[in-house]
Amino acid sequence: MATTPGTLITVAPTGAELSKGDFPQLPTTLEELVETAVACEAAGASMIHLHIRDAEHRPTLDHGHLKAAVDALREQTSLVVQLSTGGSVHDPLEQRLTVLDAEPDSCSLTCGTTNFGDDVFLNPYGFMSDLYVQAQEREVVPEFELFDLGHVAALARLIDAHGLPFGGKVHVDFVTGVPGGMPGTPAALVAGVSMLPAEVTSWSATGIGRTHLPIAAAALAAGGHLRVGMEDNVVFARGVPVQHNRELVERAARLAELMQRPAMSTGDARALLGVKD
Ligand code: KMH
Ligand code: ZN
Repeated sequence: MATTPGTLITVAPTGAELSKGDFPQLPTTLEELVETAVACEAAGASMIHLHIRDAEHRPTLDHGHLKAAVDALREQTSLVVQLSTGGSVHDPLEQRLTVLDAEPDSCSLTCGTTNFGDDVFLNPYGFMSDLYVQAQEREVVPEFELFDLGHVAALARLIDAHGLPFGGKVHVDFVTGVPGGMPGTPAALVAGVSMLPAEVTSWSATGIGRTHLPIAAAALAAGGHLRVGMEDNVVFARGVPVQHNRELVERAARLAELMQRPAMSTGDARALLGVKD
């Protein structure tokens, strides 16, 4: 894997799990998403991982909502725009495939089924395979989400079966600390990194909840990139809630700077990921 001087910081501002009622500061409207994206880009983010909400602030995969968000973010920022194909645990597989119709730069592609708290996040091999091929055909760059060590093996199987993704790069993101997935510990992260197939060109990591900060530090120390955001963590420090996603990006950028791998530009992120200019 080539070494990169800078750090890719991805912001995942919303997710599908938290409710606006419980977290009024969660960006759920198009206006809030655009404001968040602009602020996070200024703070050092170069990619945004998006889940979209409807007028009632509920997760939606409605094409109009997705397309409006992709278009608005392209217009107002130069961030790499990644749409979630994971959606919520309640979204049907067929509908999750239609996310590609909104023509994002990138899409998430989770490499296996995982227990997800009391729910199951379903990703059968046939679904992953269809999504992989459709992303290739539509020139969308997947980010492979690895919630567990078995997902690393499934990624290798996908690459063997279908060749490289569009753009020729393979970027993965370890999502650690989900109850039911790999723990958010440096040991688990390093185990995952050590298993990555040779085709992988870059990796990032995030930790859910209280594992957010230690996993960011571990990822930087191990040469990885960062994902932060309210999708993964809403507590900035003990007793201090996150008020705005920008705070998490700012802290990630400070950490990266301290580690002498400052936040990379959106142009460098596009080159790293193989995303179209
Ligand atoms: N909301 C989770 C069930 C993704 O975005 O691809 C799945 C998830 C992963 O967040
Ligand atoms: Zn997500």
